[in-house]
Amino acid sequence: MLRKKISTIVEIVDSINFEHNKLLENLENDNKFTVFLTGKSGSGKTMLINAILNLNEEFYVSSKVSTLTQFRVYYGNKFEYSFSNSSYQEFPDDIEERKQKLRELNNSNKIVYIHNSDSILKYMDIIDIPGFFDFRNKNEYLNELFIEADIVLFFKPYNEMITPEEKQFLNSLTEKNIQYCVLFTKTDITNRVEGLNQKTIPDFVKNHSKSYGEYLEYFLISAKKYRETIGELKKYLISNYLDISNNSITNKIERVKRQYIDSINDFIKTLLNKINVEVEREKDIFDKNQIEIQIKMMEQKEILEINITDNKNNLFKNINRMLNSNRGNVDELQNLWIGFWEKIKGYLESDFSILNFHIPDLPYIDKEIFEEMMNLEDLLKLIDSNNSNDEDDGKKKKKKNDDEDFLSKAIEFIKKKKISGKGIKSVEIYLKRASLQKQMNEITNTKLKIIATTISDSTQEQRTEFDEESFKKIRIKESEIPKLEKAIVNLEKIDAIR
Ligand SMILES: Nc1nc2c(ncn2[C@@H]2O[C@H](COP(=O)(O)OP(=O)(O)O)[C@@H](O)[C@H]2O)c(=O)[nH]1
Ligand SMILES: [Mg+2]
Repeated sequence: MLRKKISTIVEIVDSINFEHNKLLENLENDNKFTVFLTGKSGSGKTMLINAILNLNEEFYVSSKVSTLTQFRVYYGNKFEYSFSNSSYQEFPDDIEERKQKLRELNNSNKIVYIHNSDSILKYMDIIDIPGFFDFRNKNEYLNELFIEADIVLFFKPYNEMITPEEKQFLNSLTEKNIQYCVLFTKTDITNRVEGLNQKTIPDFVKNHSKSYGEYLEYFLISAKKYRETIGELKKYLISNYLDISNNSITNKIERVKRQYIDSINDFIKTLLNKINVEVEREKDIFDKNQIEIQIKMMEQKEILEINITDNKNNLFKNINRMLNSNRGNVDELQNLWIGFWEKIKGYLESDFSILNFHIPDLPYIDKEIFEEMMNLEDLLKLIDSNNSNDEDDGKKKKKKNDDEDFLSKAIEFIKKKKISGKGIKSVEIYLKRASLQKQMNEITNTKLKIIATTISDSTQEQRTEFDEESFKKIRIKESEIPKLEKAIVNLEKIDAIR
């Protein structure tokens, strides 16, 4: 069941291409129960190894020397050592030579791997880090311990007071959910002055034990004199090792899960920051484009207005000229009209294509209206002949009047008071033409107004806000984030695996 949880974590971690961290590697590869010996120099750790392995103070025991050497004691058929956990060298047969060798190894400041055939090593590896509290690079050791330890044995000569540093160390074990036992050592030492003897020691230790935090168990140990105390400790470790081991793995799984959830969350944060930067950049680009479009639209609009005015003036000038000079016909008039609108349509299509707006239909003027205008031609001739009384004046005027509208002509006619029968008819004609022209003018103006508003509206529509939220959502969707979030959910679900 614990194996399944571990392999599920591995699967999840692999699925998001995260590296296996040391704790996960330890969970994957290490099936052995690991005991870490900790405590100040001289607290009796090495002495305990000697006692546990039934050796006669062969491991170098000293109250003075503390080194950086780390002893890793594993099970093996022979009593041998190595600096690399391979190519082991057998210890000499002679006990004094062995002691000498172990003393050398103790001063090597390296990691020394030891094989020994004592049966307790079939259950557990033992790691002794001398001088743990004496050296500065504690963190390195501490990290190693946090990763590997299934149980920590904390050594303290029973008659010494716990130090703040030691308290802090034990608290950090509890924080990491690492189980530990306290070994009160050297219980063979008595002190008559302080009233410490074999009878009073257990109560004395019991009183002090409260300051050692949340240990599993404490033991009174005398590695030197009372070997049965070592027997009890061994018995405890062997008979409880399965429970302790399962607890430890469960805790490690919990820790490694937390580590990955934390690092995935950190990674998500980084990705989100990147996306936010992208959003800002996109927003800038969008705003810039908006401004450019606005400017371009404004320019186009101005050009269009000028074009429209020019063309409109031309249109009416031509119509007037045609009517005044009695040239042209209905088709020609209609062509002028359609030509004008086709031109406007052309401008709209080419200059405002970005706006993508609907170009309104061309205004249609019934041919009859043009016919009506043209049918008045004959009557116009009459007016003109009527006018030819003042021939000199008339020629000049005729040219000038080409562009004038018919309403002003009618008014002028009335002013001249030539209102005979023909005269009245002429006024009527002028008024009629003026009204037809007015109609055309009105149609033109209304339609142009519609076009102008449509352009303004479309330009307005274009000026939308950059939709940060949906842009962000899309980018998040396209990124690794959903996969990572799912990994977190899956990691949290591992608890439910039974
Ligand atoms: N009286 C007594 N002395 C001990 C006992 N265990 C260790 N010592 C002495 O304490 C000193 C330090 O022991 P050692 O095992 O080297 O401590 P370490 O530095 O924690 O490994 C040595 O002089 C040992 O002889 C014990 O059970 N009783
Ligand atoms: Mg030692």
